[in-house]
Amino acid sequence: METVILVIGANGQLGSVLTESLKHKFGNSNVIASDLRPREGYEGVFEIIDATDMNRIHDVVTQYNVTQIYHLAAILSAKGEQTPLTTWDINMKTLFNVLEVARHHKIDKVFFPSSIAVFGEGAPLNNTPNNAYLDPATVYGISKAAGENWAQYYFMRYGLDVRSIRYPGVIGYQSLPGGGTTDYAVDIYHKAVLKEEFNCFLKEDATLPMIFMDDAIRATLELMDAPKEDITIRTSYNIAGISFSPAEVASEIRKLYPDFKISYEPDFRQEIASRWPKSIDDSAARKDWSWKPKFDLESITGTMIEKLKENYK
Ligand code: AKB
Repeated sequence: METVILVIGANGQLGSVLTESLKHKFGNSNVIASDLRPREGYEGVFEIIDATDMNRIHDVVTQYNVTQIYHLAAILSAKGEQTPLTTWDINMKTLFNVLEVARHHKIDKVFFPSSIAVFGEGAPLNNTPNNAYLDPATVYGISKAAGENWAQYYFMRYGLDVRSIRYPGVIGYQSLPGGGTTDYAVDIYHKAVLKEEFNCFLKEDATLPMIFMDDAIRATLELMDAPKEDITIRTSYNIAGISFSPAEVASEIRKLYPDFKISYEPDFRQEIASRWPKSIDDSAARKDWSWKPKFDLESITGTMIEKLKENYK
């Protein structure tokens, strides 16, 4: 049977780029992009889906004979703290809807993104292992930790092939993040290219795990391509790219823009960041599906600045 993919949350930071890679790999007509609102200028098949509505997901899956679902819609760590109960409801309801539709339609594979936000004070800060204790301190992190366990439950109970990655902060030039604690690491490059000062909401030494968009997309496709029997973790895989602090990225930017200025005004997001890992042990992903990042801080900075300069021309 032909692979037909439904992407839920296709307008988001990761979704918008992943959708393009999936179209490249599977063909435009085999990828159904969906989100709450249409995307202007989108080339391909697009459906409006509010993923809190299970019937709507069911209808689209039926209409297109969907065989795989990538469920990327969620409210992230910083935004989620403004309305904790609504965030829990949305993040969980949308996941349950996807899992239930997938089970009923015997969907081949489901992708569910998790996050470093599942970790809290009970996990080692450095080289955090895959099976570290999970005591997340944000509602987003709690919903992802619960979601991972539900993913594993659907695999064990119903044999549904759900696969998941715990993303670090994702840095890309193609799209903007929305409502996360790691968003600063994208915004800082926009300010640099615009030759504006950057006011950072984290402390200068707030080191966090990050990954370049190209690596994040490749990791997702590699995990989804891996033979089923190689997937030994059915909650979610740690993946690492690189780790850096705001001060370190600023000094890398200064190699290209010597006058670049950064100031620090830590807010509630610093509290969130202080409980997240500084670096991640991704040995399980390396072993099971040969994961290996390609981009370091220097190559991320060079690419971000080169591409954003073109965008702002
Ligand atoms: C966030 O900051 O909330 C996200 C994440 C690390 O999951 N970017």
